[in-house]
Amino acid sequence: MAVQDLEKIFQQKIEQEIKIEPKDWMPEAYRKANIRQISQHAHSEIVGMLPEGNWISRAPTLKRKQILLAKVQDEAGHGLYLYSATETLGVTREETINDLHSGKAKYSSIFNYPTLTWADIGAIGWLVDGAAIVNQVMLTRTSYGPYARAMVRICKEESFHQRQGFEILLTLSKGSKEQKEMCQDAINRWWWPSLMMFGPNDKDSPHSEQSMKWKIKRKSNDELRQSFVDMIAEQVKVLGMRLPDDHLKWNEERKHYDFGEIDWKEFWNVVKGNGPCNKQRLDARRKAWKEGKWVREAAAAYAEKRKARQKAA
Ligand code: FAQ
Repeated sequence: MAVQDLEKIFQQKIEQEIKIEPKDWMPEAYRKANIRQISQHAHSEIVGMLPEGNWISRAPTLKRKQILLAKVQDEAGHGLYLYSATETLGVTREETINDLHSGKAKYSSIFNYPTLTWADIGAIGWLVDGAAIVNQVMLTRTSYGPYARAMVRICKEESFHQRQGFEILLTLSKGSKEQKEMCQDAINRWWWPSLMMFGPNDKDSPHSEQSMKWKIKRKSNDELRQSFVDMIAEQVKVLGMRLPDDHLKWNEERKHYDFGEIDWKEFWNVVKGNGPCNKQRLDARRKAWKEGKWVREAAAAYAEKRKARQKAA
C-alpha cells in the first residue's frame, strides 16, 4: 500500500478514536513523539522515587514508613509499565535508560528540588501527585494503546497517593505551631514547581500542536494547569493554609481562579540541568544502574536456564 494511503488510514483511526497499537502502521514522527514522551514519563517516575526515598528511614511512625515504602514502590511499578510501553515502539530499555544517563532525555523538573522536612512528603503527595493525576487522567485517552492502558492503572494508584499526601498535611495543619509552620513552608516551596510540571505556556510549547492533532495530548499545558489551580485553590482551604500567590483570586467571569506568573527563567534553568538537585539525581540513577549490573545479568542467566529446561522437558 502507498504511504499516502497508510497515512490516511492512520489519520482516520485517530479521528474515529481507534487506538493505535504496536503492530499498526504509524508515521515515523508519531512513533518518535511517543518514544520521547513515554520514556521521559518513565524516567520521571523512576527519578521521582529519589526525593521521597530520602524520607523512608526518617518517617515519623512505623505506619507512615510502611505507607511511604508502598508509595515509592508504586512509582517504580509505574516506571516499569512505561518502559515496557516504550519498548513496544521498537527501542530497547537499555537505549532509553542510556538517554537518561547521558542527559539526552529529560525527566520532570519537579524532582530536582530537595525534600527538607517531613511536610515535604505530604506536599509531594498532595501537589506533585495531584498535578500528575490531572495530566494523566487526560492520558488515559491518549491515542497510543499501550500508553493509554498503562495510565488507567497508574491513575488509580496516584489518586491514593494524593490522598495520603493531603492526609499528612491535614495532620500537621492540626498540630503544634511548629508543625503548622512546617506545613505552610512545604506548600510555599512546592507550589510554584508543581505548576511548572505542566510545561511551558501553550504559545511556547513546540510539541503541543502536533501532539494535539495526533491526540497524544488531549488538553493543552495551560488548560491542565488551570484545572490544577482550580482544584488546589479549594483544597487548601480545608487545610487552613494559603498558596504563596498574591494574585490568586476567583474570577467570576471566567469561572476559574486567576493566578500569578510562573518564573519561567527558573523553569528552563532546572530543565537544562541546573536545578538544586539535578546532579545529585542523575548521579544516583547512574550509580544504581552500575551497581545493579550483576542483578540484571543474573536475571537474564536464570531466564535462559529456565528456557533451556523447559525446552528439554
Ligand atoms: N520538566 O513542547 P512541550 C509524576 C520539556 S510523573 C522537564 O510542552 P510536551 C509521578 C519537554 O519535554 C510526572 N521538561 O512538551 C510521580 C520538551 O523537551 P524535549 C511526569 C519539561 O511533551 C509523582 C520541552 O520542554 N509526567 O509526577 C517539562 O508537549 C510523585 C518543550 O515542552 C509526565 O511526564 C517539565 N515539567 O509537554 C512520581 C506526563 N515540561 O522533550 C514520583 C507525560 C516540558 O523536546 C512522585 N508528559 N518539558 O526535549 C506530558 O504530558 C508532556 O510531555 C508534558 C510536556 C506536559 C510534560
